[in-house]
Amino acid sequence: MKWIKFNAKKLFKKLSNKVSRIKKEHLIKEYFKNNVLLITFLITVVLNSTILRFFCMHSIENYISVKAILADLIIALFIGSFAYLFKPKNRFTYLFICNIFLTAICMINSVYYTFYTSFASVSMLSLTQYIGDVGDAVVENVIQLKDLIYVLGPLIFIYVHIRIKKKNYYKKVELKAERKKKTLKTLGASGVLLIIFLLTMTSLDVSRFMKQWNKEYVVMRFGIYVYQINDVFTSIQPKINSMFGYDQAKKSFDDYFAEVSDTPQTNEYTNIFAGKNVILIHGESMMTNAMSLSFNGVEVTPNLNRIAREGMFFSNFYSQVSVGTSSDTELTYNTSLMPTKSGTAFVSYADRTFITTPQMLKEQGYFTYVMHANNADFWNRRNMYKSIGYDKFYSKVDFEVTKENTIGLGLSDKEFFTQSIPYLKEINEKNDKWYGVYIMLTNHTPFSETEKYGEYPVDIKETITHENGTTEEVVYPYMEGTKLGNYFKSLHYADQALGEFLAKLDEEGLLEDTVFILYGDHDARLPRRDYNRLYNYDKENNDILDEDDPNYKEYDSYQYELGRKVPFIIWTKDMKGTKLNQQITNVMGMYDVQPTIGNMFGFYNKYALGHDIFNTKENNIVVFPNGNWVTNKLYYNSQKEAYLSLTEGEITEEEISKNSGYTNKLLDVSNNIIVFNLFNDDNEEIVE
Ligand code: GP9
Ligand code: MN
Repeated sequence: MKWIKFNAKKLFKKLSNKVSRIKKEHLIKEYFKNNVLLITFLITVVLNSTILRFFCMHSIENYISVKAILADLIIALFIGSFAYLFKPKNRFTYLFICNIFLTAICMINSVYYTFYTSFASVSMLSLTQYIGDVGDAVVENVIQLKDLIYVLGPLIFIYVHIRIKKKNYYKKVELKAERKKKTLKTLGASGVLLIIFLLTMTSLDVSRFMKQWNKEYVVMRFGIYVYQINDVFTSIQPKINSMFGYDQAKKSFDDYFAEVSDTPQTNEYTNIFAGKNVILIHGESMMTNAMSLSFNGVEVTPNLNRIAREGMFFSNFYSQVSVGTSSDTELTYNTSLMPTKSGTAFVSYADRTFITTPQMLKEQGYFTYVMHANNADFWNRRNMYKSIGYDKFYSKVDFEVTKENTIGLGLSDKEFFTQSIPYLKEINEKNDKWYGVYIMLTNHTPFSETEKYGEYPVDIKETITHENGTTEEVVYPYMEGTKLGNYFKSLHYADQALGEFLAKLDEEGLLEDTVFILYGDHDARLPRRDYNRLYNYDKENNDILDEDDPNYKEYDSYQYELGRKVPFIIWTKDMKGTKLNQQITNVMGMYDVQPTIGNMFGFYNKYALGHDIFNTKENNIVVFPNGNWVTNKLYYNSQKEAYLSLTEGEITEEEISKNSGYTNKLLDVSNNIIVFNLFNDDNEEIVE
């Protein structure tokens, strides 16, 4: 005790001596002068990371997050300290290379965030080829001026380098021992900051850092550089995980399905469509909220609306995608599993065994095919479609694609459907029963080729009658020129393509014994401010109504998230007016489709994670890959740890924690099934 006291006293004396020496000898000023290169490096690196948060997070406490700045500084100091191992004249090269590398991290994440509203992952590196394929669309939609701002960092660095070079900064001679000492001191400084950082970490920080799925939180608290380093480890983790931990995964899988019946629960829809042909439409970026809109008396989606009116329309339906967007929806639709926690199932786990809708229909004697007039390797479909079990994949090479019939990413939807008819006629002649999937393409972001979509004004036209009896037409721009407005034009085109396709199928007699199913694959990622304009347009001022205006309807982040609903419709030519012609308003997710239509067509997958909506009814729950979930009663945002009540009923904490527990368990089991290949044929207990 005495010893500690003595040492503390000594230490304090030493420290206070040092502080007064620093004061007296202007050591700080001196340090800055002698280490101007390192300091510029630190400032530019921290600045770039802060700018990135500024563009992605839109809230002052996020981009001026002290913790993130501290974390960025620790990384920059750590990397920067090794510069002192080099002779002064070589330090610039080392720090400049590091600066470029760290700048690239910020830039890539900035571009990536605009595209996916998420931060980049090295596990997605194998996907860059698909992003590249989108070509102009991505460049036009994604690379914006703001993404180039990060270049300022290296430019400032070069500028400082030139200036100090002129002042003979690099001419100084430093002995090896002195360089080593400087390195160790700088490393020590980063170590001290690291200790301070670790001491201020909360248990929530630790847990989110380990799980990494809440990327925004990790970037907000740890900065982009720590996030990216952590991401490298979490990305290789699935590979390592699939080597270790199988027993634990298998056990939790067995527990999860122990109570699930080996035979399906029947209801009034059991086998109603058994043996019927199927046309399934993958409606690119189709959103439910657009279905209720009209401009100048013309509906945005008259054909969708017609089949929704005449068929079975699931109006409270969500896709459950993660970064794999289209491919995630295809996974969930076909397998009733959720997207993987890291990477995408289509790319990283295409070799796994799945229990899929096409496979189960094939067992019933169906010919199963898929048509998509894009590159077969996009989203690794060429390989993944083998695992899904399609008999044939008609891709870009099977269609005549010219400059004239191309819109956006590829062959226009109208042309795609037209060219697909002869194939279907042949399939119909050769096969007793068939199941065909049509993946649409035109209604894909950035919705910029408006001149090719055809006339569909999204303005407001009004005829005014003057006192003298003369009339005048007034036009208010409304949604013209906005991204959302362009989306409506593009969607109107896609809807027309669908209408023409239905008419052609009917003409060829191909609708007689056919069930037409359609889903929207995911939302169109449109800006919230455009919705604000849509719902709060002040035509007199061609602006958004003032928030104090009594007619102002707030479109907050909850409404935006819940507004991501996509349509799901089952329609047959003769459904109108029958008991099947109804709107189902219970909340439902893409993972509920396989069990729901499975019951109608007479197939069953015990290991589906979703449920037949006609069994769960109002008690259904839709979980999202990020841990959020929604029921008829409430929507829970796990990242904000906040909820929105959707009914009058009382919400209990018990209910929230029960549903959150269910969500986490389901996501774990789903991930384990894919990562550990738990449906593998070798595993006899699982697959009969
Ligand atoms: C590409 C298309 C688009 O072939 O399916 O995929 P998305 O960008 O929507 O994931
Ligand atoms: Mn898509």
